[in-house]
Amino acid sequence: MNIGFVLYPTFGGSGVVATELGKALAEMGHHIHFITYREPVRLSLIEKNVYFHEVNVTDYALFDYQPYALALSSKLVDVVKKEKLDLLHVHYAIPHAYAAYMSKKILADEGIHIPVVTTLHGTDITLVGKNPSYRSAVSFSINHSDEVTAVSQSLREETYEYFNIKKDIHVIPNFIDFDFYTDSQPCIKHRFARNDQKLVTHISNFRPVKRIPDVIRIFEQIQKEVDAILLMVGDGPDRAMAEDLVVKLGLEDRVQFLGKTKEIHRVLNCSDLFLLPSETESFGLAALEAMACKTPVISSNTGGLPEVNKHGFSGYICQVGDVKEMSKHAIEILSNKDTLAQFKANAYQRSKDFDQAHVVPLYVEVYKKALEHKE
Ligand code: GMT
Repeated sequence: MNIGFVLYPTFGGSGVVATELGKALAEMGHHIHFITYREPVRLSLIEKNVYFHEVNVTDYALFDYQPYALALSSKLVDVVKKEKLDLLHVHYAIPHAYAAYMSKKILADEGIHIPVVTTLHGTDITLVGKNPSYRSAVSFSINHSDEVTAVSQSLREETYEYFNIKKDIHVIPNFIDFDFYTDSQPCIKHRFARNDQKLVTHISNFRPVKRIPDVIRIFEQIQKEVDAILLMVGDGPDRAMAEDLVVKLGLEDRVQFLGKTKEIHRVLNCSDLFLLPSETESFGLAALEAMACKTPVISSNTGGLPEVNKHGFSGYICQVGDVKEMSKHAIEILSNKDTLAQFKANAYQRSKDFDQAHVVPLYVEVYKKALEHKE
């Protein structure tokens, strides 16, 4: 198939999942055309069957806000025609599903039919989509997609709850390419901690939804009982506040901020515990990535996290904001060598349920269904 992939090219989970899916399909022989405003972070254009089409938005003094959805719709029309695409797969509803619908209508005027598959990732529904400013357009573009998928059962249910959706939503979980996460390079733990210390990690975009202060407060409790270092990976609006909190709690020698990196597998492969106490999390790809690197997870019980992290097996799930309970379980895992080894093995075993070899074919099935739609 010749497929157009619309995505955010950033470090965010939806962009990572879309890029990995596109790469996997390209390896299977499909031709994947990535269409977005910048080369996606995880993409290498040297890989076979992979193409990139940049959306350019022209600035003009009149525009307080650049009309990205309009530029994207036009680009989709051009790429569908030039590359003879069979299908568009858009990741993240806002504004991608809307732009895809517009391009579909423009192409229909020229007698060209293009099916659209929309994948909902989370904040496009739970945070942004619910906003009254977007709700009607999000609802409309989901209902007018040929097929719709969501990354967890929880996200599927929330979509039905908040929007007037008449379509069936397929649940296809996020997945792991074990070739990427299995680290063949030398361990880099010495870069952050002594070998006899435990390495606790958090990775995110440092937005309020990630509850960054909870990460630091959980670690404050951990380090009272266990000799450990906290590694904060990523960047975003709450980073400065987090750095201030670390100083306020006197943890400067124990907490390091790494910033953004493409090499999260190298960090996770030398970690002992991953913290994800989010307010909402439709899936929690970062938790799954940690587990694929044999790192157990202490997470909140929000959204799709219970579908990923198994309580008492791959880690623990606790009520959102229950720092005390999360700290207790973290200390329990880290303070006994055998317990830690067992949780590490369990985390890896659980991640195997999300092997891309099982998950990617589910998308191909959805594409086949979308291709059956004739208008
Ligand atoms: O919150 C993030 O980490 C970024 C966000 C995004 O839109 O890229 O992630 C969402 O999609 C990921 C991939 O499907 C999910 O694993 C994350 O749980 C989801 N984030 C939220 O629901 C807050």
